[in-house]
Amino acid sequence: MVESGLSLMTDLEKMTFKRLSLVATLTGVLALALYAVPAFAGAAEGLEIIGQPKNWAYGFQPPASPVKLQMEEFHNHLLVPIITLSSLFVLALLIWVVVRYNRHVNPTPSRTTHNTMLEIVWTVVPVVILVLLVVPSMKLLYTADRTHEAEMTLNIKGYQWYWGYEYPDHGGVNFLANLVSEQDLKKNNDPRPRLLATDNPIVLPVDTNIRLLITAADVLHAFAVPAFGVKLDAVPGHTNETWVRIDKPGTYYGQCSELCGANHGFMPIEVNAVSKERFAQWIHAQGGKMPAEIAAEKAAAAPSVAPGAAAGDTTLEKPKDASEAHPPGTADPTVKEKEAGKSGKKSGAK
Ligand SMILES: [Cu+2]
Repeated sequence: MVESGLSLMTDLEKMTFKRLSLVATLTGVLALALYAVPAFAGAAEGLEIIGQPKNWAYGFQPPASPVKLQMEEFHNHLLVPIITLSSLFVLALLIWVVVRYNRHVNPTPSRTTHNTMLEIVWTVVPVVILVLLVVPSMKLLYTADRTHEAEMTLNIKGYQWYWGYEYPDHGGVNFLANLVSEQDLKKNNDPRPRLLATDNPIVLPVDTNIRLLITAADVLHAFAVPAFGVKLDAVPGHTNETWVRIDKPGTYYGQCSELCGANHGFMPIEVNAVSKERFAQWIHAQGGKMPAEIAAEKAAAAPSVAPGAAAGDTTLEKPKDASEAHPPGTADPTVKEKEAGKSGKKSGAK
């Protein structure tokens, strides 16, 4: 009886798995067919691959943004010394106890159970250490939270199991990015790393404050690029915000970092950071326009338009993603309220 029950379970599981893989394959093929845009492979563009895990590497990937640099300094100059000193101190105490108070050296042990002074010290010292850590830690959290001087916005949306990107300040250039299979990399002699290369890498300009607005279409995902110090949940019906300023041209990789289903491990993130000139070229090649061009067009079309609107300011517009995630009628009113509050805050901060 037990055995037949077990075999039934595995059959059921197999069926579910087969169905899941079929759905995944169909979704992938459909997405590819619908949204194929010219590829912009980093390796082909002569970009150095910087943000990538390496064999036997120790520590973090090289920091490529001010936030990641601060994170690394916080870790290397504060956390590591505190952890090292605490561990060494405890180790020294242990060794002292073992050597000085073992059965042979100290045959009649003391029966002391309390020492008020000692108890106060071993409570207060850890509290002081934690309080000391809170200050730089909160500072770092607020730095990573958002930029008040965003020069452009990238909308990011997680799907099962690929990413969608949109450039709202550049004429709405948008595309989906799927994993490039290992076979295809080999077939095309593509030097990019397996499980990380995508068919449509994100292209971003260096030395630019980029606002990242992250959401999801179906389940929880997380957008994470280690070299940028970015890891933020992608939540359906909710937009999370962070930012990045990339210091150096190159290719940077990341992955979805929230268990999101069968192909969670196969929705990588590939970013090509290029000079501002090359970014403008790329935007034009995608059929988009630079904000200055859009502003000029708007000014020419309607000279009497309000100055705020002519500047191509899209920060007050609700990201398209949010309305897609909750079509009219299905929207969760609490989410709407929250988003309204968020955009209200943003306009207040301006
Ligand atoms: Cu995911």
